[in-house]
Amino acid sequence: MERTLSIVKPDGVKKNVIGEVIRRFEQKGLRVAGLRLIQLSTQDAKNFYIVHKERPFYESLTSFMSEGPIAVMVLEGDNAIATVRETMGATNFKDAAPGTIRADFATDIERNVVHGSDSVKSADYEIPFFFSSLDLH
Ligand code: 3AN
Repeated sequence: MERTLSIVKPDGVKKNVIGEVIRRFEQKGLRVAGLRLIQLSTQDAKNFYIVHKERPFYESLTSFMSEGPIAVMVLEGDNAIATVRETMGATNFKDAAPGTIRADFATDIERNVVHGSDSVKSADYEIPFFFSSLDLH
């Protein structure tokens, strides 16, 4: 059993696909253990994406991630991290496999609808960033 953090990003919330994203994760056998709708400040987004601070897209990414509400969730199940990554598709929607969330809904490499922890180490940073143990069920 593994836990991972996923986010429906501001573009996904605007496209009204929160339910569709969750449905796809549930169909893969994952369970929602925690769920919140929140809006990050730019500083919150910078702290969340601190691993990318040297990347050229850091300012733009953190500005985008704080432009509107996001749906943040913890998903639980066997191989949850890999399952979420497969369901999301590649970072660049142009490379994303058919039927993945990004292939179906993303229109831009940055505004790519969904986030998922890329490793156990990332999940261990990202889950407590948003959820206390009392929020997880
Ligand atoms: P992923 O979300 O697939 O793990 P990362 O961790 O490499 O991808 O990048 C984090 C986020 O940064 C991506 N989801 C995307 O929003 C943005 N991003 C990644 N690469 C680029 C890029 N070349 N140009 C603009 N934004 C990018």
